[in-house]
Amino acid sequence: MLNFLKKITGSSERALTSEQRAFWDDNGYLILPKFFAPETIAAVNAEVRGLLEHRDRYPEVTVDIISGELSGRRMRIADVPASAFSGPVKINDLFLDSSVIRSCNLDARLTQVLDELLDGDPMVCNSLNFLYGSAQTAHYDSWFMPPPVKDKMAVSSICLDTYTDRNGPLFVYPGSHKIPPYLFPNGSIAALGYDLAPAQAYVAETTREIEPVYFYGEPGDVLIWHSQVLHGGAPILDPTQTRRSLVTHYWRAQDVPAARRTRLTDNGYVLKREHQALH
Ligand SMILES: O=C(O)CCC(=O)C(=O)O
Repeated sequence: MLNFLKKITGSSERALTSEQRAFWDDNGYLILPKFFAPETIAAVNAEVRGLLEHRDRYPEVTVDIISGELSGRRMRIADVPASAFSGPVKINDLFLDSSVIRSCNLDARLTQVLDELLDGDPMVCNSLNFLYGSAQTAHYDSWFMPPPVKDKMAVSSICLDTYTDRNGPLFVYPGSHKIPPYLFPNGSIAALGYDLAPAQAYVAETTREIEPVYFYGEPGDVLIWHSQVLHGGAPILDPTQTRRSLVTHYWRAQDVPAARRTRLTDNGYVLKREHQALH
């Protein structure tokens, strides 16, 4: 309601302070400490635990396996060997099946913040639940899921565990969103199956002077990054330590046709889509 009133009255009440906005503009990321209550985090962790205990109830959910002999595979959750869940995996798009996950993705305060950062209503286009660190090398998300309008994508990582040097914390390269993006051979910022090596060489060259910032978040903290911010997951030093997180990519609702989105809250939308195809 507040958001709706803000829109029609043009009220100057903002979700972000001018310092937060200036930090975002300069650095391309923002940390919101203690954003979610412990009960909300406990509910998300219980939801994921329940999913893992009853995988057959979620026949469409897919999992990307990040390490071990099945590394690189995307499988239906019920087909994944149980042992794979003791290592890095990405559980894709629980927002399609779980109201607990959706209510975090579209939390009213969070969507208000995203609305201000994106300059328009946010729309969930995917969600990823990690159980351990992602161990992903530095990358730009726009390589893999470019937004319909350049720069109009933001990504939230909700901490569901304490992030330490041991469990492969998330890192970001401050200000890297200001670097002109690498263009793949077809002139696009999207990798579209092209060899990533030249893009990675460009990244190494253009970020040589930037020190990455490691995010040592606590459960309930949120880190939001800009679609053009270089980031990744540090190597996992202790493979027994979980680093659970809920990562969500948002485009702007206004950038996709009305038929492709569903409005679920005052200013929060989800993209109408199916679960990922297997590969
Ligand atoms: O949390 C992490 O380790 C990074 C996740 C990430 O890079 C992504 O989802 O794009």
